[in-house]
Amino acid sequence: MKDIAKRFGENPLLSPADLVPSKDGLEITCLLNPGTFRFDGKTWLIVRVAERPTQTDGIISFPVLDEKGAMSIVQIPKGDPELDDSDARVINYKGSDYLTTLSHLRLLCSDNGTDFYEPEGYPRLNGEGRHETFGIEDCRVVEIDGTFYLTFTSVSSMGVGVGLRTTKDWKNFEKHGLIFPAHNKDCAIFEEKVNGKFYALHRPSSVDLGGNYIWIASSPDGVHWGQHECIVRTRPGKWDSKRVGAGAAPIKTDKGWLEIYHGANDEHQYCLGAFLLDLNDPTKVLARTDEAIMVPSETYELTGFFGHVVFTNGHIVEEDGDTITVYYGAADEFVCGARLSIQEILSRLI
Ligand code: MAN
Repeated sequence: MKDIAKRFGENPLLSPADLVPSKDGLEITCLLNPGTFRFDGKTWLIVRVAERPTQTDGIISFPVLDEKGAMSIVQIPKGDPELDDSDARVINYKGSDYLTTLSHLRLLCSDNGTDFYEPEGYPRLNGEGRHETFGIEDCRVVEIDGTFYLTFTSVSSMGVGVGLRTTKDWKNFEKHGLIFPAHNKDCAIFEEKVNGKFYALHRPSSVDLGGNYIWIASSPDGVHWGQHECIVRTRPGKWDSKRVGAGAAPIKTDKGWLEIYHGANDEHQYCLGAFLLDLNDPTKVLARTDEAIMVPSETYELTGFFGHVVFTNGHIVEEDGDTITVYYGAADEFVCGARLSIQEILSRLI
């Protein structure tokens, strides 16, 4: 497969050791999947910080929140016949699912798009309430008419859904609860309204009939969504055979809305591809890349908390109008950067 991403020489841009854990007794296990936006003349990342206690022999331990936000640590003996820990990310114990880390979101900013630091005076975003007791993850950010819309994965024992918070200044946030209930994730709101309506890509999952497909919905206000249509499915035998999910907001081009998405195969290899939606009716898919445009290949993409993963939910379209700087999670552990050309991606669509 030909990969057309030009990775930053500085990769990984951020590793777990670069930030301080949120609490004594926790370590940052993964720093991944940043949403991206421009604000105050700077490039910002809202990064997923996944934490757990330092692991000791024979025990799996991880934090959970209660509905009021208080943290406690769950401990499960390894080797217990009622434990299924075959996936590093999510385990099942005595019939219940848990995440092995608890994620919150943190703001970082940069003057050059490469060196990021945590600025003072901006809050961390934590899971709040009964739908976020296992944390919040993988935030997409879009600015519409001066308001930033944050769509992220809200996780609890009830399942995985999409939460929405809005802000104008990144210091005060309004909570809008779950906009897509479980099971749903990978929600990217379009950066402008189409024919007066908000549009969003989202990814409900159905295990018994259907699959992990990308859907589109519209909304009068960005909070209440309907008119759902399934637009992009997995493709048997290809790099996106098992699951597909939207990246960040689609990019407006003269050919249509260009969406970079992730696809995983049965071996849990996560690659990036693209598809194109009609400018006036985004429920119409005009074209899709046959092959992946980015494939995990560097050591930091192959080896980490969960290897063979490149996953993006944030990008910046640069001033030349062609270069996209993609920020992405590598091996579910590091934050990296790469550049792609819009024209080159368009030329790969069939
Ligand atoms: C999957 C992975 C994990 C994530 C959970 C919940 O298992 O993407 O990284 O924590 O879903 O969203």
